[in-house]
Amino acid sequence: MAIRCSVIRGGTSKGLYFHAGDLPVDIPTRDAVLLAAMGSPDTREIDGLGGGHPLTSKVAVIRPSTRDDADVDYLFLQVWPDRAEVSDSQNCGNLLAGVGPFALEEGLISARGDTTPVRIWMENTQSVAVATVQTPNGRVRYDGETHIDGVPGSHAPVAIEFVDVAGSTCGALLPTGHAIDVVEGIRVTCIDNGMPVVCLKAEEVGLSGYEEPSAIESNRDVCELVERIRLAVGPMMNLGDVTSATVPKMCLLAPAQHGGAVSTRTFIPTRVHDAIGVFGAVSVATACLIPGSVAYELVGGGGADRDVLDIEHPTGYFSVSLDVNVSDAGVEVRHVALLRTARLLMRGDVFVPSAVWPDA
Ligand code: NQM
Repeated sequence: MAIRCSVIRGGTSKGLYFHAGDLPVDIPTRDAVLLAAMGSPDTREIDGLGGGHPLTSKVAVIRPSTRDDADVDYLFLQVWPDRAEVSDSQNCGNLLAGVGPFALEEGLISARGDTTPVRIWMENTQSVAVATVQTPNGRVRYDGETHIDGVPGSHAPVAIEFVDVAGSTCGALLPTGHAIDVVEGIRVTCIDNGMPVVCLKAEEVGLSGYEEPSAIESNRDVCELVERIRLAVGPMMNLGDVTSATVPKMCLLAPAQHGGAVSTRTFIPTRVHDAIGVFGAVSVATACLIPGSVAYELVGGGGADRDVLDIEHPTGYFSVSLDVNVSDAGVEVRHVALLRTARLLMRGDVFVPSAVWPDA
């Protein structure tokens, strides 16, 4: 059977964008449809549209919002390439960049001028983002001069602001109540500013932190240690048993090499990211500003003077604009902003075997 969808690159990820009304309401059936559409489980996803990597096996489900403070609702679903699972345990700030263009292209909202601010209710984290899309002459513009590291060329910017994402998954910015915890003998900072992330120093697990992602993935001892820490911190971060969850992300930190705030290598959570996720970067940038955190130690406290923190990653920088107030009363995140780009790649129907959705 044929299901209408668009393929959009959002930031440094790529995914299938569906209207919620075009998918099964029953969640096991919806997940079976999405697995079939992607071609999962199969590490190559050869019999579907997935790219065989978590960053290219993603789904956005969009509907008009019934909320007063949003235009559309966005549900992010991670389709695991190599196992028959679909997870809603995290948000995705990269696919978020394609939500405004999709909503405009599909007539869910109308352009309002040269730029159109789209208010997006992010269902996974129950919070609002405002994405400003270029819409000269009432049409979405994709070409432009903005380059983001991890994507070739330059494109029209999608400016994104977050209203209130601190603690949106774990209940608190510092879910364990501390800037540092010790797990498996390693000092970690557990933080959630839109994404549950565990920051740790690469040198404490025997790495420089500047290795290529493939070299880290092939280091069994490091991968096993990082996974043991992840499983141990899950309950401490109010996430419970995270064996099958895509969070928390595990971020190995090292001193910046190219003038940024800090260098990163991020497990998402089994593969190592070629860059860094959006909310992942926001959470790491926030950790850089919190005295006592492992990130603050590496930045040398100098992050507090910066309005924009450049988070170094394997293919460049991710720049996060942050306004964070740290006082005796705690840490208050006042404002988060960043730039992404997005591009509509294809619009059409994806075909899945009829047996997968017998009631359609
Ligand atoms: O952190 C990868 C990505 C992501 C998620 C991941 C993301 C985010 O690069 O907001 O964007 O960490 O799973 O798309």
